[in-house]
Amino acid sequence: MTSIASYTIFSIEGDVFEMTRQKKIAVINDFSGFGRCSLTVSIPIISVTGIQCCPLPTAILSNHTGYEDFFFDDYTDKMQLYYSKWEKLGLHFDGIYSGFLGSERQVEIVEDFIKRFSSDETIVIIDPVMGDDGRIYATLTRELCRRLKKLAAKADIITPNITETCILTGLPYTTQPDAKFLLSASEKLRHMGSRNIVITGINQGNTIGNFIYKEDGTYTLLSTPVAGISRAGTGDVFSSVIAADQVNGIPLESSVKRAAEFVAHAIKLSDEQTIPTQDGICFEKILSELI
Ligand code: PXL
Repeated sequence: MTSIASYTIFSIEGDVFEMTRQKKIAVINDFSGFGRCSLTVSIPIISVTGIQCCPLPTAILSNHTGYEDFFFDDYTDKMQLYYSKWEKLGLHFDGIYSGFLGSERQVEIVEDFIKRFSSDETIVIIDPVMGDDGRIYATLTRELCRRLKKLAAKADIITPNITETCILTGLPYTTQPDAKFLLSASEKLRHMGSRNIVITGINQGNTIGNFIYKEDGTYTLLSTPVAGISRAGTGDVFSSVIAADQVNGIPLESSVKRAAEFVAHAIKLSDEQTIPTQDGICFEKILSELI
């Protein structure tokens, strides 16, 4: 479990040196300057695990859309110009992680990015951000939904919540999914192509469940006591931990447990400090728990 990959180079004299190369994850998501979500959580979380986080912004916002007002600058037309320079630098990534995508064009760009910057060893983590609490986000058209399904099918790991699981599989939304629902949904998602599935944020009364279904057909439901009220950006924190841990070679079950406990601890701290829920979770002081 390390974020340093070893590789061998040859000097011009023919001597062989063992060198180390720091692992890198490209994160494709928006940059929201306030509200602790998307890139502003992925950058510190991935960095603290020893991996270099390389952001590819989809949009720049003053603050996330959960606030009444925000500045929004779409970055779609600039994304390919931006990563063409990465291509010139010969970059390749150990992990590629994408979050909220606002248009069909952005899905196409992520697909193109994966083709250009991955190898057989690259782990692709797709968080199919489409909705929450049984409601579909307003930006999600029928065609965008179809494209996101196709993208999720190409992932090594997907991290949908229950709402997103229902959108992806066509199963009817339920607030308290049982084991039969989780298994049948996961089998559908696996059949569609996603290799490993983590269904997140399952409401179980006093606990929150995360259901892991792996490519070998084994599955586990991990439960964590409810730590406090639900807050913005927790999905991004959770998926960032999973992305970093998978690139660091941590088993999926241990990683989901780490992510859930980290989120729960940060929610507790945020409630204690009476941080407004839209400001997200204050994880800064406990980042070292992820080292
Ligand atoms: O995943 C949370 C998130 C990310 N990015 C933007 C958002 C939100 C939640 O509202 O508005 C722009």
